[in-house]
Amino acid sequence: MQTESSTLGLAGNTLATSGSLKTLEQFIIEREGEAPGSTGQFSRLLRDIALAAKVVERDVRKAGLVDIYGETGVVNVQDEEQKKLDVLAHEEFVRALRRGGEVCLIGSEEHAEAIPLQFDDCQGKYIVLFDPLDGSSNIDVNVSIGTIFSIYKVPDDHVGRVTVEDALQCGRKQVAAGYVVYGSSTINGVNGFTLDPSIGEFLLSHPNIRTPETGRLYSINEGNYNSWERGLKEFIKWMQEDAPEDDRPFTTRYIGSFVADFHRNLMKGGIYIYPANTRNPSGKLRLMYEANPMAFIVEQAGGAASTGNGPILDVEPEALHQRVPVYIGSPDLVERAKRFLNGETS
Ligand code: AFP
Repeated sequence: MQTESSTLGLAGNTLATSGSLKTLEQFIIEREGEAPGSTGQFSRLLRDIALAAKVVERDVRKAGLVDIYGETGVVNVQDEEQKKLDVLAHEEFVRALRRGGEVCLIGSEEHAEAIPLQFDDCQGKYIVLFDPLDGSSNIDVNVSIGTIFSIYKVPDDHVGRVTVEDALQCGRKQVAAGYVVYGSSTINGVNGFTLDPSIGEFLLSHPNIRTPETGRLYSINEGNYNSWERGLKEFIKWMQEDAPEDDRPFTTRYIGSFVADFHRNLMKGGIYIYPANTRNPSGKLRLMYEANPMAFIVEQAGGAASTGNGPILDVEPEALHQRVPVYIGSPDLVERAKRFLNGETS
């Protein structure tokens, strides 16, 4: 496996039953076998993440039946109401990663500080940053939500004595990233796996995904229109113009779960934008466990991810929960958005 640079996409609930499909585990073992000197830690880490995803998927499915909808009454580090499922998902991922022993440091949207994991010999080589349940304001209304994760290596000279600062590595240093969509959608992430509930396995359903060079979908919360900068307003206007010769107007689609909006646009072509605005000068999305993993995935699928000024993957992180403006999707549209932000008009 190209373990040091692969991108993993896991899929939620869609049926994909075929005896000939490769399971996630088979896929990982095959790829890792191709990497010289691999110890199997990375494969085990992905297996742990897949296991946690299955448990969360089960919880999401039964949320209406047991008392796990609604708020906990606690406000998280982002100043957002924590949902019970946010907390459950956070705990499931922490439990799986702690048990596995391959990870020595975790950063989660639902926890103020990075969490060091203690092991007898503390030899875990990996750091995992994640948003356990992205789009949680959609939980109570059965709209797709998901998990986003990002994997880094502990710097060689810190194995066995990791510090919380080791979580703050540039996006380009990710060794893998992925997302899981829980809900009625299939996925690609470069390699997309779909959970077959009848056997409880993720099956390789979409190998080697490439995102379209351009697209006709744009996703942005237009309720914030008045707080946008001029260039962005002009770009949105351009996408709405009647110009059949280049397939405009575009279509707007906005779910409000980054993971689901990203997934749809990756497959169909388009752009997702969460810009800086006057209320949120750095945007809303978090660099380390929302923007970076998706930027890593989209670049490997032939797409682009920018802050509006430069590649997201080149942003030097300063804090675990820092926010960043996000323009992500088909390369042609991300490039065009940047031109509009720079004052051009087409
Ligand atoms: P929640 O997890 O609080 O629902 O936030 C989701 C999110 O971070 C991202 O998944 C959405 O794309 C974005 O916020 C939606 O934000 P707006 O409600 O401001 O459009």
